[in-house]
Amino acid sequence: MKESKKNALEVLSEQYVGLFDDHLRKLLEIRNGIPVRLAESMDYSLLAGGKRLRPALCLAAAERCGVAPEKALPMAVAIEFIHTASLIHDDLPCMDNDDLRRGMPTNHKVFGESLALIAGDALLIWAFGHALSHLPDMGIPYDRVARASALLAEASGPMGMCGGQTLDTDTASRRLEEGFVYSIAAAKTAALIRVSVVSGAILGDISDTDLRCYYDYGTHLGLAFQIVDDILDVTASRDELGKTPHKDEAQDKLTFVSAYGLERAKSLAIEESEEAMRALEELFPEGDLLMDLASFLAERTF
Ligand code: GRG
Repeated sequence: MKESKKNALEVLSEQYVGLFDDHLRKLLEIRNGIPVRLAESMDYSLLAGGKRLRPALCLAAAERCGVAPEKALPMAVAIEFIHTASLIHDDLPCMDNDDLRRGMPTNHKVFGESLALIAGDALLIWAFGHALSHLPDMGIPYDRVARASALLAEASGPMGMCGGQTLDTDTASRRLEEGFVYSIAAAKTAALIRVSVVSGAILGDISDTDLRCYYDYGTHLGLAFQIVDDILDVTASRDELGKTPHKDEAQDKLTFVSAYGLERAKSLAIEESEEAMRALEELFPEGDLLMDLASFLAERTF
């Protein structure tokens, strides 16, 4: 029987996610000094089966900039720790109040709100400790480690994810102006996706001009990703999503679908993915998996 052609996300996963997951599992086996229940709570969400898009992007960008993926693993781990922390916090009753994530009960449903909050906090701090202490062990020069880590902090903090979550969840911060939904998505989602790409690239020897290409790619990929996330909330099933569908409307969220309608949102996702591909054209005139990925993610169904 003829094997069907793999999509770009499957190819990316094949190249990087196995490596990442093996490394993560070994890392989580060392639990020196971590209280058992805190380790269990962190492990539960980390190993719940996410797509690993962000760490894979980091490893792929690093490899394209001359750094073996194995050497960039501590950066990829830091990024997945922060992403997972943000999901644990996002699901809490005081935020989105969700009971399903990655196809499993949310962290606070299993471990309670207090431990879920601490597990998120712990992952955030551990992320930076891990990158700062282990990237130099891999032979990455300190100045690159510091630059990549500073950018990761920027993408996660008040100008990045925390700021985006404020615009998304604090109704008093909501503004009626055209394009406000882009401000939410840029900070809440695109900042971390962009820094996943940019931090990987920075670990290598890269010019500012080339870095700009990765920066623009990450921004547009991140926007496309959030637009599709909003679309899937209204079109996909609980099984496909691994989380509760139709939450955005129930919570009166400002999304690309509520702002522009479903059909327009679909075209906006394609426009952003085309911008992402264009950003890499000069670096990869013959094309590249990262460009195929942008095209695939704009039309993903999970
Ligand atoms: C703890 C840094 C930190 C921030 C606190 C809670 C919060 C502020 C921010 C949450 C931001 C958030 C949930 C953005 C949504 C991004 C998004 C589309 C997540 C889904 O990503 P996938 O589909 O998930 O890649 P998997 O499970 O596959 O990893």
